[in-house]
Amino acid sequence: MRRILPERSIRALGALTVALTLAGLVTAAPAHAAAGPDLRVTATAGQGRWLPNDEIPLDVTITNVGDTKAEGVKGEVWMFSGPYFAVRPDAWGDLYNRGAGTSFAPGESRTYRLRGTVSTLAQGDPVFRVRVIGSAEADESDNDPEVTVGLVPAGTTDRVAGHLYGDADHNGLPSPGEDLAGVEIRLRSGGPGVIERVATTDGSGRFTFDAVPVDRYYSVNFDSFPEGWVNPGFGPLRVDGAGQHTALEIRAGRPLTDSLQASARLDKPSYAVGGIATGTVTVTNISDRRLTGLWAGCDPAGEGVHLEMPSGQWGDFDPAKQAGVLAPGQRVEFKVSGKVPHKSGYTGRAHLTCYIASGADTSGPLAQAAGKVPGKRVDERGQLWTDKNGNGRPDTGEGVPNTTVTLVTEDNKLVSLTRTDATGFATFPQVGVGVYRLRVAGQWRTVGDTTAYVIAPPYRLGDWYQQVVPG
Ligand SMILES: [Ca+2]
Ligand SMILES: [Ca+2]
Ligand SMILES: [Ca+2]
Repeated sequence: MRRILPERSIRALGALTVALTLAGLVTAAPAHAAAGPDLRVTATAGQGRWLPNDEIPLDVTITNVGDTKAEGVKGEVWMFSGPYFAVRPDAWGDLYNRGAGTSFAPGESRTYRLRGTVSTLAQGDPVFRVRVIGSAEADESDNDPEVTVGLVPAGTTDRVAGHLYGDADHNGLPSPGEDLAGVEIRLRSGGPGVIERVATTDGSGRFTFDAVPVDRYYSVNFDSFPEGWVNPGFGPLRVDGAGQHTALEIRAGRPLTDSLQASARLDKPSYAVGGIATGTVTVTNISDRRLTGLWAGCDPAGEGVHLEMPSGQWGDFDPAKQAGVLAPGQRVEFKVSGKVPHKSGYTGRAHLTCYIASGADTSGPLAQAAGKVPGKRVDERGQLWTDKNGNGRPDTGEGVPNTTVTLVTEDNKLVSLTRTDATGFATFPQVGVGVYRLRVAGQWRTVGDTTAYVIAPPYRLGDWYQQVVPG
């Protein structure tokens, strides 16, 4: 990338040298205005404890001290030593060296905030020149200032330490008796070359990680969090050798289910697809403190079988507001309506499912209710099997033949009855979609969950398999 000075510039430089020599100022910085466009460039890297992948700011100020407009002005970075200082191409803006370049009128000055990154600390500090130049530059001597970016020295380590407490009295501070002992804390760096450290809190809830290698991103996870507390989900932490994480206070709270109860019911036992269902959701503060920031989040799983509820039915408990308040012992009731979704016609069920949360704390109770959506009928086929070889799954020859199987409602009313064939398979013909239970007659006893979800195609999951053991 060597450039040859145009003849006009050499002449200009020669005249300048003569002028300065006459004035006795040959070693001083020239404060002149050369004939033609003459950009003067300064560059300053931001100070900081820079780590690999940090976006390091680099301010480049460009002033046209010449008497002519500078055109086709572009910038680039020339490396001298250390790791490559990568400037994102789009950070250059109109200075991008594969674009058309920009222009500066005489006297015009602009500052560009570039951002660069390095990928390693192992090669010392990056040293480079930022070169900004246009066509017909009168004096190139002040167009490429040298910059050194100060990185955190390779091999730097840091201490990460703190205290973990369970805020039983809800005052947001560690109080006597709130130390959480024996909790495993896992620090994990970003990649590449992931560093992982594990520590356990001592009898007073304290933990220490010594000599942690610097990294801009350590996740903090608690593996063996004690029963009854909400995992606090702390971090991530930047560890850069400044010792800023040596007195962490990590608060764990009780789950909201300790303080709130919620329930839901629907106005009818069954609905048609597209019909409107109205639910009543009741939320009660069963604690002895005022609860704030409350809200209700419905259809949490997005499975398409939950009532489609227009927003604006929850007042202060609206998810967009999160401003619900309940005094100790206070109960609030919401009437909410929603449309029975299309998919409910295939599953036989419409659900109202809402969790109650407080701000970012989603450990509250679920309010759930379901209504029937009768309609489609399907042949419901499956197999009764017994695990002869003990491998936990049905194999050839493990079907239970010639046995009566019944399908009953959740309140135990007979819906359908069938008999298994020689391979243990049986079909309940033309059963209405919905949720049922399987029962087995005779000398067999069912194992595990006997719930049968009768779902119409295309959502049908496949045949049912019911394990039994000799009763
Ligand atoms: Ca210049
Ligand atoms: Ca406390
Ligand atoms: Ca088996």
